[in-house]
Amino acid sequence: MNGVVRRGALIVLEGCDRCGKSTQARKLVDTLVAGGTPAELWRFPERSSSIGQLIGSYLEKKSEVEDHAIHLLFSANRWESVPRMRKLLQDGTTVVVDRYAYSGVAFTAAKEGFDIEWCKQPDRGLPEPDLVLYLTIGAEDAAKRADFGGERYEQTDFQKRVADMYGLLREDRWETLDASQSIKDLHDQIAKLTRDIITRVENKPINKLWM
Ligand code: NYM
Ligand code: MG
Repeated sequence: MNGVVRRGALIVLEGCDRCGKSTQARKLVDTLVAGGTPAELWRFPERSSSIGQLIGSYLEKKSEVEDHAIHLLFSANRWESVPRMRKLLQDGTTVVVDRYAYSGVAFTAAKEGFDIEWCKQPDRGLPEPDLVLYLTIGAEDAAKRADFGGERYEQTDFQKRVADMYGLLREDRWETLDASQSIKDLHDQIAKLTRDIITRVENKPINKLWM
């Protein structure tokens, strides 16, 4: 014991609506914690803050917000969590996040009149994920899963455009995983990738996204 704290990893799950991200994120944290690795489950949007409540009301179609403005609110909702996220990571906790800046870009860029570079700008400098697990599922399959269609954006044609945008965002740290396989098989794959990354980054600094 030399008193050096190994930092935790920042693991992000991304994908279209109803691809199983939330289930996998929860299972991943449960497995990590059960194995003695400190881990916390996060999600964006984080709907409980004041900004998060504005976002929640927009997603539930209870209010209208101009497209650029809502994009900036989604980003602000991440930035307001950064101090807490950095502290957790530095103290050795692995943070598993259900959606991050990639959702921000993919969902806004899927709208008319937005380009990817504009969309990325507000999130530049966020803590950079160590691993992005991109879950893919056909839009028609996703639509068959429970609850689809309740919130804004949950329409098959829009989700297809979102998937195209995700395709343009792919980076070296991405792992693309087939979400139509069984929950357990997918979980096993995710848990292995995550354990490898945790050891690989424990002595590395936390970089800044897209900088
Ligand atoms: N979403 C999520 C965005 O449009 N921009 C963002 O920055 C984020 C994080 O919100 N359809 C969209 C994607 C989802 C919706 O997410 C709510 P969830 O995971 O269903 O709570
Ligand atoms: Mg949703």
